[in-house]
Amino acid sequence: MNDLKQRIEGHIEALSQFTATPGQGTTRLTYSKEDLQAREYLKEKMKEYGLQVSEDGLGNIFGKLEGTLKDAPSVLIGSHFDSVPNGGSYDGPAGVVAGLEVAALFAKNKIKPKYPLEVIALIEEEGSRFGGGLMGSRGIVGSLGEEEFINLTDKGGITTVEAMAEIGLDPSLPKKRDPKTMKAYLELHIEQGPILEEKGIPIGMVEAIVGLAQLEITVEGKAGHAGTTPMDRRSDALVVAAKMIAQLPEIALSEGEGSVITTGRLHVFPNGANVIPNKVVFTVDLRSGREEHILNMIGQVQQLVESFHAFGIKNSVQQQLYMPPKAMNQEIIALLSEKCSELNIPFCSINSGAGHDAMVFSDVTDVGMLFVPSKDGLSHCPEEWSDSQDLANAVQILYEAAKKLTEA
Ligand code: HGY
Ligand code: MN
Ligand code: MN
Ligand code: MN
Repeated sequence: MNDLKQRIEGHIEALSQFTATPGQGTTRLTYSKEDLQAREYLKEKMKEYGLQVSEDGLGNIFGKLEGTLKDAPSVLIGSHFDSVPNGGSYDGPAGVVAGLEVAALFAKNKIKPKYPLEVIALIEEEGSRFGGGLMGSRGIVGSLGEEEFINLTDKGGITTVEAMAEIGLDPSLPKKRDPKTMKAYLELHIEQGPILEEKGIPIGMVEAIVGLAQLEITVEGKAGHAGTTPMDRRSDALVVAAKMIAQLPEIALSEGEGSVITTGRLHVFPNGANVIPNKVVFTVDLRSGREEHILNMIGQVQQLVESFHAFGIKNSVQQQLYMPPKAMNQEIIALLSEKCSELNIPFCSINSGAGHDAMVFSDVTDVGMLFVPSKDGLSHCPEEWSDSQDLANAVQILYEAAKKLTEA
């Protein structure tokens, strides 16, 4: 097991070097130089572990161990390898590395499966560059259409297609994958919360993943001179946006049942200290374990925005992502639980407050998800850390489950 722990630590350490903000966490935006570095590393390891490497028209990476059955559907194991700005080293890569090391155990034990095993490294789960998120998995299942994909641009106006070309990817390759080619999808992820650590339990068996929506609000006012424009003649977009944002927490609190709402990104235009802002664009990320709360909160945010159609202020709401809550597959949960028990690794049921690619794949195949504890419950920050012993436990569980799933 030590050897496995060391390999896991080596992968996480290596991948953490591929960041645009060295010393200030992991910033690895999709189709960036850092993406390319991580991509080369992952493809290299897939080849080393005897996998056939391919990339699709979105830049998702696949490492396939062929099965003995012809044209049989694959058991996929993986996660995403992009990050939030100044994020941690484990959110995403922990799951990709787990897939790699399950494949390494297949190779080491000379297992020739009936059904293929595929390690998958997904792009743009966070949505940090092109907005929304879950882009790699949504492209594979077809809920992100070709039109929508090629028209996505980053904040600098660069399109997905242009950005892909910059790192030598081919957007004309197939994107949507026939669901009949997928037998199951397993994902290991860090919990990103405090529950497992507080309970002292090394494995979380994910039952369900929270539903979420991401909105982008644009508030338009009128630019003006900060010194010469009287207070009663201003259409100050930032003052209006600030009043809107200040009212958001109450929307989640009044929905209750763990509903949450967050404004994580805000851009002010023209962003000059002595200029009255004429435009503000900010995000609203809202989540709940129950779909009706999400729909209620979207409605209330829209009403709030409309209520500010005051003097000279124009506002709009764009929905960038919508995912209802998703339950994991009970048979997969039973299989993963059985393997935990056989390996004497304690586990408990847990729901995910974070969104994951597993929720997208749950529409087209059987999906299961494991969590490992996050130190101090921290994630989406440089302090994010998980114990490689916990990760190694999870690899063992996934390996035993993958052996079963690729045999029958
Ligand atoms: O935002 C999320 O829940 C995930 O980290 N993309
Ligand atoms: Mn993640
Ligand atoms: Mn994340
Ligand atoms: Mn996720």
